[in-house]
Amino acid sequence: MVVATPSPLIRRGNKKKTAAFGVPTIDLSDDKSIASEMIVKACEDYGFFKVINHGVSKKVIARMEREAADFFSRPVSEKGRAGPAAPFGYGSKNIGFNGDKGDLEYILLEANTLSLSQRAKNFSNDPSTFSSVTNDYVSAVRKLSCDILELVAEGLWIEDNSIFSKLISDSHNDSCFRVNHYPPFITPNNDDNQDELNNNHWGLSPNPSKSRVGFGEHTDPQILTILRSNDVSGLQIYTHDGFWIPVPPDPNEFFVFVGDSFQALTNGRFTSVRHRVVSINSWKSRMSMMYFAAPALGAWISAPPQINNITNIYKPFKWGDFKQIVYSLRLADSRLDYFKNH
Ligand code: GA4
Repeated sequence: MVVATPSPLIRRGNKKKTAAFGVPTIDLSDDKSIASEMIVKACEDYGFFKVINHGVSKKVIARMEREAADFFSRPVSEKGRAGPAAPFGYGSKNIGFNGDKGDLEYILLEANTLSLSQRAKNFSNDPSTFSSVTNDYVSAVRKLSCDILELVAEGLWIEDNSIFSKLISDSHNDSCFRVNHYPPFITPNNDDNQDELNNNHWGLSPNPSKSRVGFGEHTDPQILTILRSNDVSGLQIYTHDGFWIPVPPDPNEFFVFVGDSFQALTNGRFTSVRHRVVSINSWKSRMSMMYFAAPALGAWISAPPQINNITNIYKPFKWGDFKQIVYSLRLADSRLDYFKNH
């Protein structure tokens, strides 16, 4: 296992405390038995890890980044035509339908081929390129998700190693794809380059606070999330022992998050990781792309008997029913509580 550079830890309430932490890093070119064991441990300890030697081509990533950056660089009025994100399309500042806000703009798409090609015309003057680039990226990260889910099954000693991956490779899977774009954030102590500030296309003025919430704390409702960002920091994860940990960006690699549905599928053995994006002093915007791997709306989420189920923490639920609850609540809410057995 490779352990990345230690990051400072921040306790809830913002009292700073420093300790060594390395993001668990799994080398997918390692022996399968080693990788699967390490993935299971990372899912248990943090619900979060990084994968290297993941097999996704740099070209596929770079082309996706370019398409998204091109879209975000367009005038606001043009981007607005691809919105609102209700739930799919272009969104700005508003997250979900219940009043959550964030300092970002984003694209949210259904991640299946048919709907992607239908929507592409709103996102590019060259819809067929946008569509094929997005499809290539989504196919690559879907394959990566399946590889990881198969390793998890092996690490849990489940004989059918496709037990989780088949949920998301189902042709009716309800996965989605999101690109978030966080504007640059400049604190007063960092405003020596006034020209750059004035020319900023976001029209920002120096911000009196030291940081700003780009995307508020939450867990992802799906099974697994695969994130790739540019080299601008901001992502933080929340640990079981109450620390917010900044995650150093790594544009060549992917970060993996356990979602609520994976927590239920493993009867609480894995826990979905709470995370947020906080912008701190950067002239450059952060751009992240997330693939949220979800099953079909009618698929049942319940821990298989192969997981040690002496008591079932959660009632079985259909992904579609869970999703309805998710959208009726606020970003930071713990939705799995609604499905707990007493
Ligand atoms: C968080 C994970 C994904 O980005 C997302 C988000 C969704 C949205 O932005 O529309 C939600 C949020 C996410 C969870 C709670 C609800 C729904 C916003 C919101 C307040 C696309 C998803 O599936 O759930």
